[in-house]
Amino acid sequence: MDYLELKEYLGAEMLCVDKALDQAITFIESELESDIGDAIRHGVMSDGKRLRPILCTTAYRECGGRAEKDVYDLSASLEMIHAYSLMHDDLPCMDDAELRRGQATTHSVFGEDVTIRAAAALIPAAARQALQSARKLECGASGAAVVVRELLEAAGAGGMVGGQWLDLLGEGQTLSPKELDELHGRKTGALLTASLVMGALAAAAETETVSALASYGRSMGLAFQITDDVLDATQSAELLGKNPSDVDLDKSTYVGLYGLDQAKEHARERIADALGALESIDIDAPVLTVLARYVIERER
Ligand code: GRG
Repeated sequence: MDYLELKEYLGAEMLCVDKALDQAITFIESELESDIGDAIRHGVMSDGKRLRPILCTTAYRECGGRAEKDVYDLSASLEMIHAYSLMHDDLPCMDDAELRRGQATTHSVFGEDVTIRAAAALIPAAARQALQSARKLECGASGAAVVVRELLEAAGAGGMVGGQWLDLLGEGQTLSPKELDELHGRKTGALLTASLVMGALAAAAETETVSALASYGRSMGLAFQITDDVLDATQSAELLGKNPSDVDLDKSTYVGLYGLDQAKEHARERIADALGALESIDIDAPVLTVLARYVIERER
């Protein structure tokens, strides 16, 4: 697969993921008063890359999964968790951001109170979404519990929430390379890794395959974050569609730690690790192979 084919693939996948997200939000809206539903729609359906759901559907397919609609429903659960985390991350008590995905942050439009409630409503909704969809896939009802556990552990204190906590504690401090890897491995890497693992588990992949994809995810997650820091340091808020920058927030970054060129080299090395993990198993994974390179060559 070349880059042009990857772009087409990503565009087509995004449409299917968005359809599943729209259905999931319509269901939540039927259970909640309308301003919360509107805030959820604003936070979730905005213009994101949908990388986590696409990693999930791709891993599922490249591990031999055959279902169509239900895997998009499963993948939507990852975007729901991701979107809640962005809505909370942007709040005044965290990063105090005005711009996200090229539009006003959810609390700037709907207020803090509505945003906190809207984002919180997404967490159990995502768990339900993951459980209901995974049961219909190759892993069956017993495997679905393992898939959902993967999502909740990655989102929890040992993963994303814990990473965000380290991030907030680290403001104004100079973190060591090991501390920065730990922070981002949890804050960003855990959910990216879970996306791949959930796809593989849902397809009832061999244990060895699931482990290799987890290893691919951890390396790719670090490369993704290093690239985020590179973009943060080199692109405008308008182009990235978000503010404030990590430098504005006095956070340690890979660019601050290594300098621009070495940070980029570090990202390339992590992608080589990710590809090594993929090559260690016997699956045909053309999309995951190209996706790994795309992660460090993206422009936003
Ligand atoms: C209770 C301490 C505590 C935390 C709550 C807020 C929170 C949980 C977690 C925040 C985690 C967070 C903001 C991670 C950000 C990771 C990241 C690199 C986001 C950008 O991802 P992209 O580039 O964004 O995939 P798009 O917009 O394309 O989806």
